[in-house]
Amino acid sequence: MKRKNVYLIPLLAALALALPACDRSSPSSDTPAADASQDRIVGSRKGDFGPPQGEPVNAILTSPPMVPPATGRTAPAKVIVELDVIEKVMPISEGVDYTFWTFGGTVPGSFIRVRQGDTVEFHLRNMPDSKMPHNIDLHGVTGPGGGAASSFTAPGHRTQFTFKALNAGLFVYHCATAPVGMHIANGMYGMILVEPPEGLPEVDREYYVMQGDFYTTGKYREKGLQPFDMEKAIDENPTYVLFNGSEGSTTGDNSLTAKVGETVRMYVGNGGPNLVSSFHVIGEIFDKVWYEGGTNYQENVQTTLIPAGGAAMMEFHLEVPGSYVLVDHSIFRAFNKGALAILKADGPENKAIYSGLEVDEMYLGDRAGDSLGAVAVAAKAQASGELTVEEQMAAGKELFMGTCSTCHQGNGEGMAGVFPPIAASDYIKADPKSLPRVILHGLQGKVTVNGEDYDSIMPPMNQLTDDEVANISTYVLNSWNNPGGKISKEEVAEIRTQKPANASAGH
Ligand code: HEC
Ligand SMILES: [Cu+2]
Repeated sequence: MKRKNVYLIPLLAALALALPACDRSSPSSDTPAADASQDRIVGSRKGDFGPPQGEPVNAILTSPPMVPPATGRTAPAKVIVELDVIEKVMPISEGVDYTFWTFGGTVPGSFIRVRQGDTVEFHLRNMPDSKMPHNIDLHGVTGPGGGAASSFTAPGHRTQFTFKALNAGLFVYHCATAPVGMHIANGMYGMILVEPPEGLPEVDREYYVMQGDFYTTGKYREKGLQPFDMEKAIDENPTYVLFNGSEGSTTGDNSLTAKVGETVRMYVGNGGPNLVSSFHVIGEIFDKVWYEGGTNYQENVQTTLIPAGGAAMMEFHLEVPGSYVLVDHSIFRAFNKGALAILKADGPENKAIYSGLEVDEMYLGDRAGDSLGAVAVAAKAQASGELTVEEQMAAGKELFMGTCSTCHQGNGEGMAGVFPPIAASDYIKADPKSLPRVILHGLQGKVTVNGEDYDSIMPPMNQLTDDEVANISTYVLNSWNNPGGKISKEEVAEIRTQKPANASAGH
């Protein structure tokens, strides 16, 4: 059958059912509707504009969060992409290292931008110091394996294959070498944008963000070099869920930036390997979302679903200044596994649109401070056994602001009748070891602090690591007229094993 208006098919089927006895000789391509219009042709059938024209072009690749400039081409070209596979140790969180396997040295890998109809000559090089063979499966390739079958590359080798980018869209690429899940979990994914022939509308800024889930043998934020945990990966129980490969990749000084009045387009992908993302920007509404990275857009969207191995493009216009927080709205991932990034918008307030209170403390937790650098310094010093009270306090302060200040306030004074003070607290003075105990096991039942009674519940915070609890305790002990002193991580480890009678089960 020749090209046919797609809407005609269900209509014909309905007619056939309604008139079973009538003449069923199907209308042929001489039906006027069959020739309707060229723009009904979509996808790969539309995307072949013939052989490449002009000199070959070298693709500009960018590291996240940057996006290469628009191709600006109006005819199909031959585009050469050179991508290197690099295995390297990088921080996954402050003071926590991980051996990532990367496309181009970053997680996610380099962003590739071509135009529909381009012929892409893909060169994959695996560095000589790699331990593993790798390959690449690009979801924008039409052909078995998406390139994987032609790109298996041993350490120190290079491979080459060519494909025509027949379909426009935003596509994930990833390594597909066995065990595939492990290669993806180690960071082997990125994105290729195939622009439609007319290009995409111009915007003020474009950013590249990709979510991924990570599995380490140690707990969340447990310091040191953390190996991959295959069992957690199979159980789909990630230790970290991250944007752009590390906690802090896109917060503090690394935040995305924009100005009030600008339109921002984000290319957001999900490498997985396991989780589906409920992608949301706190304080913004997506004016447009090209869901699933495809051709159509939805408007006025709060949260968009991005499957593992999928992507979406979204645009929003910035009306008021402040910090906009990118999260996976499966929200424990944001606040307890790291799935949080920030876009900072500068510019004049507009009180008619928003009254102007900052979101920082509420939503950023221990990311409200510009970095957790002090925590990392403390972790290193602790590892080498030379941690001073000052270093413990610096690290503890950042963590306190993120973990305790919501209730006990930034100055430790608490809230009358609700949260007891931990500034000049006679409860702490009577027993400084009560600090790590209360942090780890929580507290419930009646307590009297500085002459006032409280009968409430503090939830246990045993997700904190031993050195985090030691540092918070030491910070509190040496602040606000508390008695001073030092709590070590060994003491914390000991206290962790002893559950007191007034422990709480949380809320
Ligand atoms: C969700 C609110 C909340 C958070 C967060 C919280 N606390 Fe508490 N905290 C309480 C409440 C409520 C009590 C009193 C419990 C009771 O009435 O039995 C309390 C009691 C205490 C006490 C004993 C009484 C006193 O005032 O000296 C200490 C010490 C303490 N908290 C320290 C901390 C530290 C350190 C952190 C951060 C790791 C923290 N808390 C986080 C709510 C909280
Ligand atoms: Cu690989």
